[in-house]
Amino acid sequence: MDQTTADANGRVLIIGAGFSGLLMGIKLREAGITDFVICEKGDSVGGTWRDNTYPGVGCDIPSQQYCYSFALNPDWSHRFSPGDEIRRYLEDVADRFHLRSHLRFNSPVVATEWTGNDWNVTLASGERLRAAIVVAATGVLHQPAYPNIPGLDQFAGPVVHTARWKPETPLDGMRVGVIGTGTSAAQVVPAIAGRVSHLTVFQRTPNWILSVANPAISGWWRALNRRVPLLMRWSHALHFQFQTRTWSEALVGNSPFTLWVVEQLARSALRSVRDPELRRRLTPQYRPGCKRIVFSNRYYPALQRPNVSLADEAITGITPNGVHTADGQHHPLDVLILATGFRSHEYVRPMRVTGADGIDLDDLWAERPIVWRSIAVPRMPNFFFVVGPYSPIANQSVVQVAEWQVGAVMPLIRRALEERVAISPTDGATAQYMTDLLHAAKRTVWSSGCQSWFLGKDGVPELYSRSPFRHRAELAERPRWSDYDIRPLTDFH
Ligand code: N01
Repeated sequence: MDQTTADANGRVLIIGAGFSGLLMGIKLREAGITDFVICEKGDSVGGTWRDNTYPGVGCDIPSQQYCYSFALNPDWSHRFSPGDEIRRYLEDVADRFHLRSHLRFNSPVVATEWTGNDWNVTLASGERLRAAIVVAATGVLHQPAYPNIPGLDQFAGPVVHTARWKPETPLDGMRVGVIGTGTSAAQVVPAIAGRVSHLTVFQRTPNWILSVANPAISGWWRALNRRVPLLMRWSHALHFQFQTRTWSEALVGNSPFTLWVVEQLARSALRSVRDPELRRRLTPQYRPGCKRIVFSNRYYPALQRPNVSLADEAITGITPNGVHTADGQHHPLDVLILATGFRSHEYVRPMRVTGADGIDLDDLWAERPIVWRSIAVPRMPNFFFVVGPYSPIANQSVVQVAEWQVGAVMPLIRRALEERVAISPTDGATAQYMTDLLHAAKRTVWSSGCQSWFLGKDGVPELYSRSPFRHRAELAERPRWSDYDIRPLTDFH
């Protein structure tokens, strides 16, 4: 099918209705740009918080940091919000900021091609849309990674990935295996340990864990925040300053003392594991922060339950009724949960992006993603990212990062629309930016010797490798137009 639907077109087309895409829509409306459409592959807003519904799912960033700074929420139930509460927050935001009429659900974008004047966008249905500007707000953790283990397809019982949870998955009284020990596993394991007859946790690499409690927020405090919103604003600002000056700086190599404190706290949490042999098997052999730290005061207690066992020998194969490990053991199971993470380096892919002179984003990024300040790519005119590659998402609230980046994208969109021009960063400015970033990456804890989803295929972290304060400052600058290639358009949509 090749049809162009005029009424569905928008001058700006946003891909994704998670935190970043909704934010982009809000800021466009604020600027008086109402001719935009948000194409969402799913059937509702929420992004990762719509997709991740496994038992125990929640945020490990404090609630008051995990919402828009202009829409602070006095009603969070806990210090760290449950996943469904965040999804409902985003539904509410979509209503409050009048985004409903812009949303197109079940509309995955499969390709977008620069015509020389605008973008020709193809949806999975075959429908074509035209847009002057495309904003990719597709997120980083949206494509589940399935392990390549011999026999996985032979398993007779239910196999479910945490990011594609099926509510009907049987758990009560079942023998359940969880593969993986990252944040998702550390949330699902304590949530189901009391329901299953036996739980086997398959660990390939132990994680550093910080024991963090998640108390409920009292009714009177919520009422006070509702009456005095200034309290929330202070709390948001103070927390941001504290977290960025300590934790965020530590991970990029600017605060060795904080890292030392984190290591002492993680070792202290580990000491709560009573059995010395189990403790030894749970002790990571790399620096805390190299892989993403897990925040939980429930994971170690769950692992010490009599009906839970840790299997830390390599998985050699899966049979119809269990998992074989390298020590020759067969672990009998009824249900298998894959907490094996995401293909975090896909970004907009498998969508095909074809820029100026027919250049393919995949070719441009053959070695590694190349971006200008995480928001734009050379030779991709009027194509912008929110939370693109090399964003500071390992040491900063992604919501905060999205706000800074949308703030930087807005002047580019405004100029492109007002002056009818195509804007992309120059090769030179981008190359200089990337060189600085990759050089700084060597100092970060993420490069200190471990495997993680932060690392690109060349082993370099695809994260902003300097202080998040610097990222914020770079993005807050007025655009230096000499860093951009700006071309007049003849036939502007
Ligand atoms: O995924 P992960 P996740 N055989 O990649 C193991 C965010 N998040 O979904 O470490 C055996 O961290 C793998 O082993 P190894 C958060 O940013 C946020 O848990 O590679 N094991 C690892 O243990 C987080 O960092 C929230 O050796 C295999 C695990 O699977 C990110 O999502 C909540 C394997 C994957 O861990 C990803 O977390 C949840 C195999 N073949 C998640 N393949 C919030 O609260 C993989 N593994 C905001």
